[in-house]
Amino acid sequence: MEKLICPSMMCADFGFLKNEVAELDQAGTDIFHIDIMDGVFVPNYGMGLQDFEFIRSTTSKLVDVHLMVQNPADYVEKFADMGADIIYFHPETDQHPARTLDKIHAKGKKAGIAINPGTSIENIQELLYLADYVLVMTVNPGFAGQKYLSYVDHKIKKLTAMKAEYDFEIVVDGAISNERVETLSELGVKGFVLGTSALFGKEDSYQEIIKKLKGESK
Ligand code: S6P
Ligand code: MG
Repeated sequence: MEKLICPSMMCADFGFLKNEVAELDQAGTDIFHIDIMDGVFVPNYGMGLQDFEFIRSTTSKLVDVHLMVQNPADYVEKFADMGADIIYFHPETDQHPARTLDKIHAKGKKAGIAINPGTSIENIQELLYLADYVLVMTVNPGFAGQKYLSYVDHKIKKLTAMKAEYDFEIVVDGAISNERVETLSELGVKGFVLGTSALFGKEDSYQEIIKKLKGESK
């Protein structure tokens, strides 16, 4: 099954951001993943608007924004106008998540819901009719470099059985290693947000890593 490789840019080397984006772009990145945090929904700050703008301006690949903020609807227009292709938000942060999904679509963008490890499918099921992507968090949101939460595997399996009926694709985010890309891809997961576990700070080049992950070389 085709795999979408989505580097988590908050794990990049910011001293060389331009080179990082260029190398990742050439190496076969499908979607650049930009984490935005407000210090309220999650106890951390991720990337800033300037980072988003810079990355957007230096690549023609798709760019997504993962909003880990309260009241995400307030920021949909801003990120859509800045050129985000996919906007993810956490339904827990929004009084009217269905309306926010519509708002994203009205701006001509793809809409995604991000679901925390502790959030059940039953809590967001109707939203699946409206979402193009479901970003399944396999760590609690807010930080890179955490441990994979295996109990989420059960939810991923359930979601893969629902994706045809509801018409969405699954992307996983959090401690995704090379081995997990393989096993989750076999289950039917389409996209992989990659941070410190599989992509950044390794000896192999981005080119080598992404080629291997896509099964284009041994
Ligand atoms: C975490 C954020 C993620 C991380 C990514 C890091 O809240 O949404 O996108 O940056 O998961 O990957 P890793 O391999 O360091 O856990
Ligand atoms: Mg993320």
